[in-house]
Amino acid sequence: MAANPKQKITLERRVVVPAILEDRGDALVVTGLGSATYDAFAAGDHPLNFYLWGAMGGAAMIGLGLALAQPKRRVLVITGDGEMLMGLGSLATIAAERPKNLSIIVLDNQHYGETGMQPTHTGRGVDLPGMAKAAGFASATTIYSAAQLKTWIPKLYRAPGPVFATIKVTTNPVPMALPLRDGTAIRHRFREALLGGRAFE
Ligand SMILES: Cc1ncc(C[n+]2csc(CCOP(=O)(O)OP(=O)(O)O)c2C)c(N)n1
Repeated sequence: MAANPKQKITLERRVVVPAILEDRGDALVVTGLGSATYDAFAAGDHPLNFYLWGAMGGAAMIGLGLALAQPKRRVLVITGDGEMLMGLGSLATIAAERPKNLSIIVLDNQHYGETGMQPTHTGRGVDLPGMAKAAGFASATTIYSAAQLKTWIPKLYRAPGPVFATIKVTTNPVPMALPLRDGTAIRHRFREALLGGRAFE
Protein backbone atom coordinates (compact mmCIF):
# COMPACT_ATOMS: atom_id res chain seq x y z
CA MET A 1 0.00 0.00 0.00
CA ALA A 2 1.26 3.49 -0.85
CA ALA A 3 1.35 6.42 1.58
CA ASN A 4 -1.88 8.41 1.64
CA PRO A 5 -1.62 11.82 3.34
CA LYS A 6 -5.38 11.89 3.91
CA GLN A 7 -5.52 8.60 5.80
CA LYS A 8 -6.26 8.89 9.53
CA ILE A 9 -3.41 7.76 11.80
CA THR A 10 -4.51 5.63 14.74
CA LEU A 11 -1.73 3.14 15.52
CA GLU A 12 0.09 3.65 18.82
CA ARG A 13 3.86 3.07 18.85
CA ARG A 14 3.81 1.36 22.25
CA VAL A 15 1.31 -1.19 20.89
CA VAL A 16 3.06 -1.62 17.53
CA VAL A 17 6.58 -2.27 18.82
CA PRO A 18 5.67 -4.99 21.37
CA ALA A 19 3.56 -6.68 18.68
CA ILE A 20 6.58 -6.74 16.34
CA LEU A 21 9.03 -7.94 18.99
CA GLU A 22 6.78 -10.45 20.75
CA ASP A 23 7.97 -13.45 18.72
CA ARG A 24 11.39 -12.15 17.73
CA GLY A 25 13.21 -15.46 18.25
CA ASP A 26 16.93 -14.91 17.72
CA ALA A 27 16.53 -11.83 15.53
CA LEU A 28 18.98 -8.96 15.94
CA VAL A 29 17.36 -5.58 16.52
CA VAL A 30 18.97 -2.21 15.83
CA THR A 31 17.03 0.80 17.10
CA GLY A 32 17.38 4.36 15.81
CA LEU A 33 17.98 7.16 18.29
CA GLY A 34 15.04 8.71 20.14
CA SER A 35 11.65 7.14 20.51
CA ALA A 36 12.39 3.93 18.59
CA THR A 37 15.07 3.07 21.15
CA TYR A 38 12.75 3.88 24.04
CA ASP A 39 9.92 1.84 22.49
CA ALA A 40 12.08 -1.27 22.05
CA PHE A 41 13.29 -1.01 25.64
CA ALA A 42 9.74 -0.46 26.92
CA ALA A 43 8.69 -3.63 25.07
CA GLY A 44 11.26 -5.58 27.10
CA ASP A 45 15.01 -5.17 27.39
CA HIS A 46 16.99 -7.74 25.37
CA PRO A 47 20.73 -8.29 24.94
CA LEU A 48 20.21 -8.61 21.18
CA ASN A 49 18.89 -5.04 21.05
CA PHE A 50 21.52 -2.68 19.72
CA TYR A 51 20.26 0.65 21.02
CA LEU A 52 21.50 3.74 19.25
CA TRP A 53 21.66 6.94 21.23
CA GLY A 54 23.25 8.91 18.44
CA ALA A 55 24.56 8.26 14.91
CA MET A 56 21.42 9.86 13.46
CA GLY A 57 20.98 8.57 9.92
CA GLY A 58 23.11 5.49 10.55
CA ALA A 59 20.63 2.89 11.82
CA ALA A 60 19.88 1.26 8.47
CA MET A 61 23.57 1.04 7.58
CA ILE A 62 24.40 -0.54 10.94
CA GLY A 63 21.61 -3.01 10.17
CA LEU A 64 23.14 -3.68 6.75
CA GLY A 65 26.55 -4.38 8.26
CA LEU A 66 25.04 -6.81 10.75
CA ALA A 67 22.91 -8.51 8.11
CA LEU A 68 25.96 -9.09 5.90
CA ALA A 69 28.05 -10.32 8.84
CA GLN A 70 25.28 -12.60 10.15
CA PRO A 71 23.50 -13.91 7.06
CA LYS A 72 21.70 -16.66 9.02
CA ARG A 73 20.10 -14.20 11.43
CA ARG A 74 17.19 -11.88 10.68
CA VAL A 75 18.09 -8.27 11.32
CA LEU A 76 15.38 -5.75 12.11
CA VAL A 77 16.11 -2.04 12.10
CA ILE A 78 13.44 -0.09 13.96
CA THR A 79 13.81 3.64 13.56
CA GLY A 80 12.05 6.99 13.22
CA ASP A 81 11.07 8.91 10.10
CA GLY A 82 13.49 11.74 10.92
CA GLU A 83 16.34 9.30 11.41
CA MET A 84 15.53 7.50 8.16
CA LEU A 85 15.21 10.77 6.24
CA MET A 86 18.71 11.69 7.39
CA GLY A 87 20.14 8.43 6.01
CA LEU A 88 18.26 8.12 2.73
CA GLY A 89 21.38 7.16 0.79
CA SER A 90 21.42 3.91 2.74
CA LEU A 91 18.35 2.76 0.80
CA ALA A 92 20.45 2.69 -2.36
CA THR A 93 23.34 0.84 -0.72
CA ILE A 94 21.00 -1.71 0.86
CA ALA A 95 19.19 -2.23 -2.44
CA ALA A 96 22.53 -2.75 -4.19
CA GLU A 97 23.68 -5.29 -1.59
CA ARG A 98 20.27 -7.05 -1.48
CA PRO A 99 20.59 -8.62 1.99
CA LYS A 100 17.85 -11.27 2.17
CA ASN A 101 17.77 -11.11 5.98
CA LEU A 102 17.29 -7.36 6.54
CA SER A 103 14.06 -5.52 7.33
CA ILE A 104 13.83 -1.77 7.89
CA ILE A 105 10.87 -0.60 9.94
CA VAL A 106 10.12 3.12 10.23
CA LEU A 107 7.85 4.25 13.05
CA ASP A 108 6.56 7.28 11.22
CA ASN A 109 4.99 9.91 13.48
CA GLN A 110 5.71 12.52 10.80
CA HIS A 111 7.67 14.57 13.34
CA TYR A 112 11.09 14.89 14.96
CA GLY A 113 9.63 13.91 18.33
CA GLU A 114 12.84 13.89 20.32
CA THR A 115 13.70 17.50 19.58
CA GLY A 116 10.28 19.08 20.03
CA MET A 117 7.89 17.74 17.41
CA GLN A 118 9.05 19.67 14.38
CA PRO A 119 7.18 18.29 11.33
CA THR A 120 9.13 16.04 8.93
CA HIS A 121 8.70 15.62 5.20
CA THR A 122 6.77 12.36 5.52
CA GLY A 123 3.81 14.43 6.72
CA ARG A 124 3.97 16.31 3.42
CA GLY A 125 3.65 13.23 1.27
CA VAL A 126 7.25 12.07 1.03
CA ASP A 127 6.93 8.34 0.51
CA LEU A 128 9.77 6.39 2.11
CA PRO A 129 8.53 2.93 1.04
CA GLY A 130 8.12 4.31 -2.49
CA MET A 131 11.77 5.38 -2.40
CA ALA A 132 12.87 2.00 -1.04
CA LYS A 133 10.90 0.18 -3.71
CA ALA A 134 12.31 2.38 -6.47
CA ALA A 135 15.82 1.73 -5.15
CA GLY A 136 15.23 -2.01 -5.47
CA PHE A 137 14.00 -3.33 -2.12
CA ALA A 138 12.28 -6.70 -2.50
CA SER A 139 9.14 -5.37 -0.81
CA ALA A 140 7.97 -2.12 0.75
CA THR A 141 4.73 -0.90 2.24
CA THR A 142 2.98 1.70 4.38
CA ILE A 143 0.96 0.36 7.28
CA TYR A 144 -1.98 2.26 8.75
CA SER A 145 -4.06 -0.42 10.49
CA ALA A 146 -3.74 -3.21 13.04
CA ALA A 147 -4.94 -5.67 10.41
CA GLN A 148 -2.19 -4.64 7.98
CA LEU A 149 0.37 -4.82 10.77
CA LYS A 150 -0.73 -8.36 11.61
CA THR A 151 -0.25 -9.41 7.99
CA TRP A 152 3.15 -7.78 7.76
CA ILE A 153 4.79 -8.92 11.00
CA PRO A 154 5.58 -12.43 9.64
CA LYS A 155 6.96 -10.84 6.48
CA LEU A 156 9.30 -8.67 8.53
CA TYR A 157 10.89 -11.88 9.82
CA ARG A 158 10.57 -14.24 6.89
CA ALA A 159 10.00 -12.53 3.54
CA PRO A 160 13.12 -12.35 1.37
CA GLY A 161 14.75 -9.01 2.03
CA PRO A 162 15.47 -6.31 1.90
CA VAL A 163 12.03 -5.47 3.28
CA PHE A 164 10.88 -1.93 4.11
CA ALA A 165 7.81 -1.01 6.15
CA THR A 166 6.70 2.42 7.25
CA ILE A 167 4.22 2.20 10.09
CA LYS A 168 2.25 5.39 10.57
CA VAL A 169 1.93 6.09 14.30
CA THR A 170 0.28 8.85 16.32
CA THR A 171 2.13 11.61 18.14
CA ASN A 172 0.38 10.80 21.42
CA PRO A 173 2.84 11.11 24.32
CA VAL A 174 4.18 7.91 25.90
CA PRO A 175 5.90 7.28 29.24
CA MET A 176 9.66 7.75 29.25
CA ALA A 177 11.63 4.47 29.15
CA LEU A 178 15.40 4.80 28.92
CA PRO A 179 17.69 1.79 28.38
CA LEU A 180 21.35 1.41 29.20
CA ARG A 181 23.14 4.45 27.82
CA ASP A 182 26.77 3.40 27.84
CA GLY A 183 27.61 2.62 24.21
CA THR A 184 30.56 0.37 25.05
CA ALA A 185 28.43 -1.65 27.48
CA ILE A 186 25.65 -1.97 24.90
CA ARG A 187 28.15 -3.19 22.30
CA HIS A 188 29.78 -5.72 24.67
CA ARG A 189 26.44 -7.06 25.82
CA PHE A 190 25.24 -7.42 22.23
CA ARG A 191 28.43 -9.12 21.00
CA GLU A 192 28.44 -11.56 23.91
CA ALA A 193 24.79 -12.50 23.34
CA LEU A 194 25.47 -12.98 19.63
CA LEU A 195 28.92 -14.57 19.61
CA GLY A 196 29.24 -16.13 23.08
CA GLY A 197 32.86 -16.95 23.93
CA ARG A 198 34.09 -15.60 20.58
CA ALA A 199 32.89 -12.10 21.43
CA PHE A 200 36.14 -10.95 22.91
CA GLU A 201 38.66 -12.93 20.84
C1 LIG B 1 23.25 14.57 13.21
C2 LIG B 1 22.17 14.91 14.20
N1 LIG B 1 21.31 15.89 13.95
C3 LIG B 1 20.32 16.18 14.82
C4 LIG B 1 20.23 15.48 15.99
C5 LIG B 1 19.14 15.84 16.99
N2 LIG B 1 18.12 14.85 17.02
C6 LIG B 1 18.10 13.84 17.91
S1 LIG B 1 16.76 12.86 17.77
C7 LIG B 1 16.15 13.81 16.52
C8 LIG B 1 14.82 13.54 15.91
C9 LIG B 1 14.58 12.12 15.55
O1 LIG B 1 13.37 12.07 14.87
P1 LIG B 1 12.71 10.72 14.45
O2 LIG B 1 13.72 9.80 13.89
O3 LIG B 1 11.52 11.02 13.60
O4 LIG B 1 12.27 10.08 15.82
P2 LIG B 1 11.18 10.53 16.91
O5 LIG B 1 11.93 11.27 17.95
O6 LIG B 1 10.11 11.33 16.23
O7 LIG B 1 10.67 9.24 17.37
C10 LIG B 1 17.00 14.87 16.21
C11 LIG B 1 16.76 15.89 15.18
C12 LIG B 1 21.15 14.45 16.22
N3 LIG B 1 21.10 13.70 17.33
N4 LIG B 1 22.13 14.18 15.32
